[in-house]
Amino acid sequence: MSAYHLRSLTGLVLLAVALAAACTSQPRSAAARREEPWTASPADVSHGEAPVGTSTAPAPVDPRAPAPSASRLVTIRLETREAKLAIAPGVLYEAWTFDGRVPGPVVRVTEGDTVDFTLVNRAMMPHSMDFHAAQIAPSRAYVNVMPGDSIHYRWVPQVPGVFLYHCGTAPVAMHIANGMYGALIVDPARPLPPAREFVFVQSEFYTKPASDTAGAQQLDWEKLLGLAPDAIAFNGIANQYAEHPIRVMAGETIRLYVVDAGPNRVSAFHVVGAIFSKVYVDAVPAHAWEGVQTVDVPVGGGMIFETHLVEPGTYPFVTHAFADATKGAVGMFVAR
Ligand SMILES: [Cu+2]
Repeated sequence: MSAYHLRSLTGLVLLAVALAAACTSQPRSAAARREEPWTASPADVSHGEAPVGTSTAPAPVDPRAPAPSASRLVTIRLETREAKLAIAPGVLYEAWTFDGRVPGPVVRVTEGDTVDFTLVNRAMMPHSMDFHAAQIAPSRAYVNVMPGDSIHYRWVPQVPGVFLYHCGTAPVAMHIANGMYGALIVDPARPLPPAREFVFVQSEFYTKPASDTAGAQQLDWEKLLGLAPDAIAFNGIANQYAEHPIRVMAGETIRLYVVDAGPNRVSAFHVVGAIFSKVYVDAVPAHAWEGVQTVDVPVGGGMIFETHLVEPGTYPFVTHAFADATKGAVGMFVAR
């Protein structure tokens, strides 16, 4: 090829690149914008993926871990019922719940405690309870409870960590996607050192307009089977801890109990600007990993993360699967 032809070809390539850039930078029409899914708009904090709020009001779901159990006999009574709940600002969802909340309440016990558990079904269909922290015959304990009925049994948590609990009624993906899950912390008999403690349950929502409630959303089963969630949340509401940043002190030890309820997406959990000094993997305190940047929390699994934020500033926490962060699995720590 001659030098002339090479110059001409180069010119054509540059022209094509310039035209492509001009086309992609065209402003979108208002109609096109309306048809876009309700994912987050860009943030002005790098890696934030959602606008950072200045609200000092607490987030809708308090992320602070409850206090350790004070009794060796811990009574847990949960009710299953339907509830219409916000899963993102301005987006209501017809949820199936434990105690009217998504996630259900955080339960905290200590290794060796006796858990006295009652499940009461106030909903319209069978539900059940599967405690990942228990070692028990599912055929006895995780059976379907009919509407208006209840089940009662006792069990002893013997492995410390943070665990998922969820409804195990088939199809399980439907019951989890509709909101029937929560976190259960089993403290080791010898407590971990003091820290600022938070609980994050990551989960997905697959939505379509509800057939019987104007303005609300309900489960889209085809989107669930196609692994195409509309929103991904920490503690049931997309972006809530970006809008309501979590305030901590620079230098203090922060302990994060992270559970992935799914039903489908692994959480590649990461705090931007920090390294985990300890990670208790699903989660045995005797076997902590040290100096880790990102850890996959599997669907149906839990991990305990410890870190500290070295200086005042804003530190996003995300699943590093960034499509999922863009759909709402992002929050902010503000250290002062
Ligand atoms: Cu259920």
